[in-house]
Amino acid sequence: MLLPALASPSSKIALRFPERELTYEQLAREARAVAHGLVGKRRVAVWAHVRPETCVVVVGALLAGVPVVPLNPKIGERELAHVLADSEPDLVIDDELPSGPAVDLPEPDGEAPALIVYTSGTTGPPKGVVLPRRALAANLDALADAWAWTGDDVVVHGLPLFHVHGLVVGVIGPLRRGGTVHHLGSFSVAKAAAALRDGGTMMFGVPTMYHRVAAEPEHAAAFGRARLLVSGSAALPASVHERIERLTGQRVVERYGMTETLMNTSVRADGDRRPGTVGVPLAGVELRVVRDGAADEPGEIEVRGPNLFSGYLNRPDATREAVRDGWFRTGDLAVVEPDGYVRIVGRRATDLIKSGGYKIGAGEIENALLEHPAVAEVAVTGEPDDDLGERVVAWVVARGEPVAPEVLSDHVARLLSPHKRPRVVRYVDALPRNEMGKVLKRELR
Ligand code: MCA
Ligand code: AMP
Repeated sequence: MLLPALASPSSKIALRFPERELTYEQLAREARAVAHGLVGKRRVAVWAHVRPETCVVVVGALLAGVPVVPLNPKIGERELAHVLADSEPDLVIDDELPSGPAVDLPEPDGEAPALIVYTSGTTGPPKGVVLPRRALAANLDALADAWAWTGDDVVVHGLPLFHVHGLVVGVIGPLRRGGTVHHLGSFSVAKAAAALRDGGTMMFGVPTMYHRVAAEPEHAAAFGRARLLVSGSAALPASVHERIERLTGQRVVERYGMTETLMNTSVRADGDRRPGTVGVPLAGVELRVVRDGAADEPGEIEVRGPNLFSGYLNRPDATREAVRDGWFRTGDLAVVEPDGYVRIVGRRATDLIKSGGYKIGAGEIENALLEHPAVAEVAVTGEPDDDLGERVVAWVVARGEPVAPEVLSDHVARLLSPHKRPRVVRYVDALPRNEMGKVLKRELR
């Protein structure tokens, strides 16, 4: 059973949002009503606003065994059209929650799809990652083992609910344990500190959030009280790790995951929290580093285990490309230290950008920008950013008079998503290209 705490629900708080909290009894009642309204649907989408209703719908869909596509509430028009055309939901749920006459809700098979989460690639529009129930259950239990995570834990976070980090690890995770989610509504250091003072035991965040924690020392004591501060979705700079330790007396626990694989490795709660490492493979996860070169050089991480997705929706070609003999090729480059700790050192594709913990494909932004009448040519790169890890930079050859940078970044926000907008626009007379006409992005950086 994926969510045992809902089978015999208690009066304990399951979900705590700024506007409302729900006990397990309330959540079970409301989610069952949704489930009854969803029985028989092939697939649904939900506008994943940060509010308890999003969790009620997701839990209802899990009870009904109906796969759900969480939609970024700020998604742009082009990306939304793609996601809807690709996933073909029977229903898009927003303010009005479905309901229906009570029926039995048998537990679906472990291979049944639970969620379809869209993730960017180097080129083309995002792909739908089909996550079966088995992956959710196995991975959340492996995390519980690594973090000594129980129903007594209160997980504090301010993450979006349309990605794996906030939704799977941050909501379904605590619910599987019978514990509590304390969602901040949106992230701020002050709100996170207040929640930790008010009973929070763990915080989940992306490195940008920890960078901001380190910049507001007046709240340090609250973070020092947490049982675990967990960081993931991008590399936590060693400088931030060390600063947080100095300020709070706590060392951040890093874990490494991916939409397609859920979590692969983590530093264990009782393990050595070494800066710059993502710990050891989780229970049940096999990890190998495949090198082209010498044994001491970094290689590509491949993983295998019950945590893996079932495939990309409507993209058997992409699935075959990514999974060979059950091993998923992550594209992340790493070395493994003698004691098994994994150290991620880079990424195979230069056209993938991680900004604020969001994965962004250079190709999709280039395509969007090329549709703007003031853009003749464009190349998109990621460049180091203290706060966001990387920031999206657009190198533009103007057609006619150059337009203000905001015009182009708003254009991308409107078509794709605000988090994909270029933070910097640099006008150039020409893009460096090789004899084949391919842009030499390394020369731009
Ligand atoms: C800004 N905004 C706009 C525009 N510019 N809206 C429309 N048009 C524009 N031109 C809005 C934004 O939508 C946002 O609204 C607000 O203004 C601030 O902009 P933003 O740049 O997004 O804020 P930020 O301060 O840069 O955000 C930092 C952040 C955020 C809070 C750390 O990047 C974040 O939430 N990151 C989490 C990403 C994540 O969960 N990744 C997990 C992927 P509003 O504030 O209302 O949104 S899963 C994964 O990677 C794997 C599985 C793993 O290992 O976890
Ligand atoms: P996504 O496609 O949004 O699921 O992002 C997955 C990618 O995030 C991985 O392939 C890694 O490149 C990156 N990532 C996640 N966690 C970490 C981490 N702790 N350290 C470094 N990179 C990470």
